[in-house]
Amino acid sequence: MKTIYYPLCLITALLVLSSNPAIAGEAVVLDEITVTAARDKSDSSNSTLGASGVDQEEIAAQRAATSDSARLLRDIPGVSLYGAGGISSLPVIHGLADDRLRVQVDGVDLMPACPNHMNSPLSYIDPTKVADVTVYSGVTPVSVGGDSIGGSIQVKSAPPLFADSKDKFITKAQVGSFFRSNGNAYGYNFGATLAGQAFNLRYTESSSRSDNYTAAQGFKAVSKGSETGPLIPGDEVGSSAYSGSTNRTIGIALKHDNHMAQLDLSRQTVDFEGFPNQRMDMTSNDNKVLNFRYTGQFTWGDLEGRFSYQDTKHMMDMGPDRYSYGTGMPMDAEGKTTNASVKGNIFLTDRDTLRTGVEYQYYTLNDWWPPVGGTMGPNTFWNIDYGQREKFDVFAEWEARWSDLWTSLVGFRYGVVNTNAGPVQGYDNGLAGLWGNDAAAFNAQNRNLTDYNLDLTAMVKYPPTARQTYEAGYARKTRSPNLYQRYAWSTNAMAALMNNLVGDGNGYIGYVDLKPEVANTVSVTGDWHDAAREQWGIKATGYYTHVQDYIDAKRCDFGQCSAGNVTATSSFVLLQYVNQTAQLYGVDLSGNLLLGKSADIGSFTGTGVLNFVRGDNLTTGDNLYNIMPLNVRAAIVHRLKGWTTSPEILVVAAKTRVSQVRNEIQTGDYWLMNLRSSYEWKHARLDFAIENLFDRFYSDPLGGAYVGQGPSMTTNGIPWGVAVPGRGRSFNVSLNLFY
Ligand SMILES: [Cu+2]
Repeated sequence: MKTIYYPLCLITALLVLSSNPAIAGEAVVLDEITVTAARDKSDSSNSTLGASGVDQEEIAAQRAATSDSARLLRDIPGVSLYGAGGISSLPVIHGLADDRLRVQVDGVDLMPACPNHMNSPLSYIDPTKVADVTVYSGVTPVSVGGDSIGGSIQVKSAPPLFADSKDKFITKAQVGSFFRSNGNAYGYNFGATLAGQAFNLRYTESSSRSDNYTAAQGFKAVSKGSETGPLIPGDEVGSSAYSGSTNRTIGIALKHDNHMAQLDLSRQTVDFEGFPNQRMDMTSNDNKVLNFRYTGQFTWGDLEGRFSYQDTKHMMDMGPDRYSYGTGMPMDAEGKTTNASVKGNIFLTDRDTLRTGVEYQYYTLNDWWPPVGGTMGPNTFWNIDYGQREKFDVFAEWEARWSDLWTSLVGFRYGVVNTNAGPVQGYDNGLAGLWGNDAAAFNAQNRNLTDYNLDLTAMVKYPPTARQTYEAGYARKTRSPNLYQRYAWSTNAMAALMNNLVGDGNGYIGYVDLKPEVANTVSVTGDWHDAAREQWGIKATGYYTHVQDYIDAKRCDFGQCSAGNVTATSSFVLLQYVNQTAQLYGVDLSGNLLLGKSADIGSFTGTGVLNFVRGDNLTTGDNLYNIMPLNVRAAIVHRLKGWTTSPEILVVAAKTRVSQVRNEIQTGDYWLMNLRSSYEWKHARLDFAIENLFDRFYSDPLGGAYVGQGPSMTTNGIPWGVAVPGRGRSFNVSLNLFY
């Protein structure tokens, strides 16, 4: 019944709306709520150099297609996505993913608390709340980087609005809903704002859910997922459903003259999220964030102070599509993160700006697996016992506008990162071969490690004429290992399989003495366009990154790992993290061309993006894992009055350069078409889309290995060699009303 109920609701709302001539007939004016505020000048982290954004139309259109905020980034040149759960894709910039990037949501460095990074930072903001996306994909200014070797991603909700005089009040409200046919996904969002000249009160809430999605054709045998459950059809992607994903935020902001204080309390709860490329599912996530921010504008510049606290309770187990062996396998994690920072934007002269700041982060993690009996009892298995990662950074950067033409930026960042973890135990240390020996070996090691990390950036921007701009830069960037890379300790196959950050189906074992990764990147960008940027534009970026101590993996050949594990070429394997040397390089191309424009037929614009990237392990000669093959996305956008319509084609080459050490799966080439259309009224927006119009079958090159059903607790109980397929055709509709 629910399947029918939701689309009916949407359609009824639409009919009511369109029968109201006062609303339906009005000229199209983008409502303030949907329009991003001008770049917030008080945010000292913003730099003119190296940034690209997602335009508002694109954010609005993507909201209809996804409940996964990372997918809002998909059109940015150089960006691709690791597949994960339905709301948890991991962004990749120029081949570097996950915590190799600095990802901030509303200015907070949110931390995952999970041996699979299921609760990634962008899973904590719903796309309906995203108002602004900024990506630093090339060389990143030190003010927005740190503890990362790739780019930076800043996702923000709308800034608070204030009335422009004492006796005025602003009230705003919005409500929206969506339905997507593939997976029967639906959800809602609403928000309300009350603001005066000195205060702003806001509440927002959103929720979404989806069944398993289906591929365009069968890709595996029809079989039972769990021991006693129903057969799962050959085209259904097991463990891809999610439910009860709800985000709530209450915020208050106070403003006096040039000072603003803002406090947001938010909570995300998820009842269930399946992971087709992991060996267990998320059965609960409860994330609470307190985010306080002060900004002030002074004659000498801007000042920003921030404090945030994040508490995450995360639970995993075998979902309904997997064998439970009668006991399941509960795994719990709790992370707590404190972030504090002070930053200044100091206008030294008309020419020179100095950005400087200090940042502090203290993250603790407990990851424990309650006993279930047999050899997995009688005690709790401690995967990470009181893991700690404490970080202190200081940075300064100087931006100078030498003339209308030349801008330069140089900066340094110095960071101290300390990690530690307490002694561990297995389910039963008395079973020495299974648990006791590994635990004893780990507990005998010094686990208290301190890294001293230095980042440097130098960039220059030169627009010789109004029709071209060139940017070039160099950066040295450093990232210390995360707690799982250093402290996951068990060589037991079942335990190692549960520690996997990349969705390749393999098991991972940490290495305590891992060193920080140090990347040296050069990047050059050329941007050619007509003077008004209305007719045409082409942008090209070339980059090369050399990574010293890149954290890759080697086959496990000790502890419980077998000799066969070292030589296997077509099965899942156990791996240990290791520092090696790597390089990544590539080119991004993007362009747009106004094809035609008239008052009667509207405007037609062609857009295109091409991404090429390679990643090599220079120590072993292997390819790096999950490197997106050559891909092109092209669209024609038609705009006429309130209508925007866009057919889009995506062409992706086969992935044949694969990581041999991981037995990474090759994927074939494919093309897809999507069709999108939207109509905007003053107080409403309707989106309609057909994704994968021709219902083409494909395997997402970065979707990982399919281990979403059956006996996923055993290394090769599930057939190796099946990639997680992409979504078959889906009809999507969403409606948003603004007041
Ligand atoms: Cu998890």
